[in-house]
Amino acid sequence: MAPVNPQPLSPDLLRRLDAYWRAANYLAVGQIYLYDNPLLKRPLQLSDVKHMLLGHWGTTPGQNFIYAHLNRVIKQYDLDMIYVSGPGHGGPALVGNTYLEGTYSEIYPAVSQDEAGLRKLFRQFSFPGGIPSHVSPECPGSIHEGGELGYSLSHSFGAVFDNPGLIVACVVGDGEAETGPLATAWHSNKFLDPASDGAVLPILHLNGFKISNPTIFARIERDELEQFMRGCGWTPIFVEGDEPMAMHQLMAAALERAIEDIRAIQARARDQGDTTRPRWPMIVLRSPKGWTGPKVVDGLRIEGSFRSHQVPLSDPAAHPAHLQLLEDWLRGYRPGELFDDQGRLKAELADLAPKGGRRMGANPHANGGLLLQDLRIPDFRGYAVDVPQPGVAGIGDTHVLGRFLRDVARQNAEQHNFRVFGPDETLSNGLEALFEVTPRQWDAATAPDDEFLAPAGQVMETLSEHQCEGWLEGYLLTGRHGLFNCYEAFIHIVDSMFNQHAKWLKITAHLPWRRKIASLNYLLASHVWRQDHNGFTHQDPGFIDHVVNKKAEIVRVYLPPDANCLLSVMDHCLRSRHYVNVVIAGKHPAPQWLAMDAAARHCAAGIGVWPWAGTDAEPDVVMACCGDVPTLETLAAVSILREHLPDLKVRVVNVVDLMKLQPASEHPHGLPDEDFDALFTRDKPVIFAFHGYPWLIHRLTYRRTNHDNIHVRGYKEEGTITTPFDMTVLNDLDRFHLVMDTLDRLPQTGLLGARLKQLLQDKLIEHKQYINQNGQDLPEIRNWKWQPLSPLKEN
Ligand SMILES: Cc1ncc(C[n+]2csc(CCOP(=O)(O)OP(=O)(O)O)c2C)c(N)n1
Repeated sequence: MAPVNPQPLSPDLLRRLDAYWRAANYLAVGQIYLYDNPLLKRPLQLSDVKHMLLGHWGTTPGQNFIYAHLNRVIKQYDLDMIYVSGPGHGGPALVGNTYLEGTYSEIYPAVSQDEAGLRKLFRQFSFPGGIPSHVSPECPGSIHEGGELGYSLSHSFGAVFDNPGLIVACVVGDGEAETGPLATAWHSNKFLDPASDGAVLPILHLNGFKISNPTIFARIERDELEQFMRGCGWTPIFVEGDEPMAMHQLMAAALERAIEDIRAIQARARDQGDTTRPRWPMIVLRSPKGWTGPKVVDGLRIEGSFRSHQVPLSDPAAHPAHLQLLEDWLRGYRPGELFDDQGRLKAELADLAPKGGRRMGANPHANGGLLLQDLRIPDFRGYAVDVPQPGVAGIGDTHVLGRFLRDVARQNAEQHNFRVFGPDETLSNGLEALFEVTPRQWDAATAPDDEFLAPAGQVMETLSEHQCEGWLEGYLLTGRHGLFNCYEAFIHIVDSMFNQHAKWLKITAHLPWRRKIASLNYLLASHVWRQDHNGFTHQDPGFIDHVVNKKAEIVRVYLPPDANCLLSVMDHCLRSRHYVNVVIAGKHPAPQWLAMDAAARHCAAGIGVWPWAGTDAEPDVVMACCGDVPTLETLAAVSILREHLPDLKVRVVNVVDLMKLQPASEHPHGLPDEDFDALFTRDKPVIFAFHGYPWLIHRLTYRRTNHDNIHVRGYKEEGTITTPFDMTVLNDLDRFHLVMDTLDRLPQTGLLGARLKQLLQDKLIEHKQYINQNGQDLPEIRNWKWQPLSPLKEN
């Protein structure tokens, strides 16, 4: 390790750097408090102060300190660096710094670099019609709002995968560090390849407090904290104190140490092929919360205490003394030394910021759509399953998809812009073909018996859904493509992360300077109906219910009934932009229904009648299905009806794109009412077999003409380890129940119908007895095959 100068800052640079920090702090206080008088050209009056004082001061001066020092090393080492703010409630820091470096005014010219612009900058913050208080999408340079704490490190790692030139400086709040996702994210360093990935520099912002509590890391011994970080594979560098000038020298030296170490690690891996896992540097910045703010207010300590978390002087109108304190606080930064008469940052300070795209607010990695290149995608038709007639046996739909994904991975290996993420389930979800072309990236030790592990690869697996999600989001936000494959039940673990990403997409879709990014694609295999090994704990189709709460312009949900449909859907998802696509598919051998051309047409429409499965006439009943298992049970039910009630006219409607069910006014995919009525009729019974919880179908269709006649079967929380067919029986989704449901709604079936119902009730008893004795389904269930009506009908 080359030694670094412990006092790297010359007196002049030290003075200017400190002034830059004061300028950022001044801007932060101005944003939180000031309505007018931005340069304090006259004594502060109550009318200069906003009525509602909103925002978070406590974290902000520390983040301003970090930002100013990062600017210095970016310039010194010509770094390609972005900033991720874990405690993103420190929005004033990032807004202020991107203003100081000039990017803010370039994107928002009205917020100009003069007095009028300063007034706007201050007024807009946390103000109706203005900007949010966090590092929101509106803030240049942000890929991480940080409103919901915990994801900063995972996002940062996602950003540097396949970005060998990039360093992400990731500020981790010491409170944030108590969250589960962040606690696990320290281990991301075991998945980082120093040769082909970039680097993350975590900066633990140890300001000691959360909202009203101390933090764990601040209240364990220093040695214990150091051992913790070392135990997680990091080399901590401590910067501790509260005296600004000393702290500037310490921070400058720490950053030089960290950058030199990162460069040395990368050089060893890149030039010498050294693959030993490095102990990457990280910084622990122990500084007072609310640093440089009021020390004591009304007899209570503020600086260095949890009381500085939000707005230290919360009501100057009611406490005239607070107005004076506020003025003293603002003037303490000596704005006259920082800004000229016009309100521009003085040139000797502006000169400290990096230039052009090296400014962290202007770095294109933080506006990933700018860098996004289309994926090379092979023609999905080339992976088609041959379906000469409906009902041919399939090997398991995701296994077919795996071959397609394998070739997507292969064709984009050179572009380094496609990865598949999952919590240890790529194999068990049926995507084994991927390992023909890429290993799993794993930078910890390996043993001879391991499979598919290598220092670099396009598959990322760690048993933390939070990491998979966070990594993928970071990867997408910086302009690449990917897929998250997960057990359906456990994707709920990231419900909240999905929420945040969907919110991000919603806002950025309407910011013209933000370019669209690739969609977040979920492949949920190992779904509720086929948890043969695991049972009840693994059965939960509720993620879809959660997803459809989000803005219709952002979310899409697909339930392809067979492999060819799955191929078509996934091709579409990988090409799409700025959506969250949820695709639910099976991995077990299952019948195939549509030949490729028909599948592509069906998926393009998203919903449609399967004429080959029903009767070619005005129906007596509509049998609708959505999901692979419900489709199978529906077709089996139709064949029972066909055999026993040959005069009954049945229409089969299959739904791939769930959003088709919503009215067109609610979702861009929604069917117009006339089209919905044409499929589902205005007055005939509809027996709807659904993959998920039944009430979702009611929720989506409640405004449709025929809603009162829609009877939905789906998962109703009955589960255990049992046979695949019994799972459907437990939830009344099986073919026998579907037929009985139909008969109940068709009194005209009379005696024939009554007899059939009796027969089916007996069948259900026989089924129970058989499985309890034999541990498998009845032969007639296991061996059931769709018998085509007429081979000539198009499928
Ligand atoms: C997941 C989550 N839980 C709770 C909160 C509410 N919250 C906002 S700030 C905060 C304390 C954060 O402390 P820290 O990360 O240390 O940030 P700092 O002290 O720098 O403000 C909490 C609990 C949140 N934003 N996200």
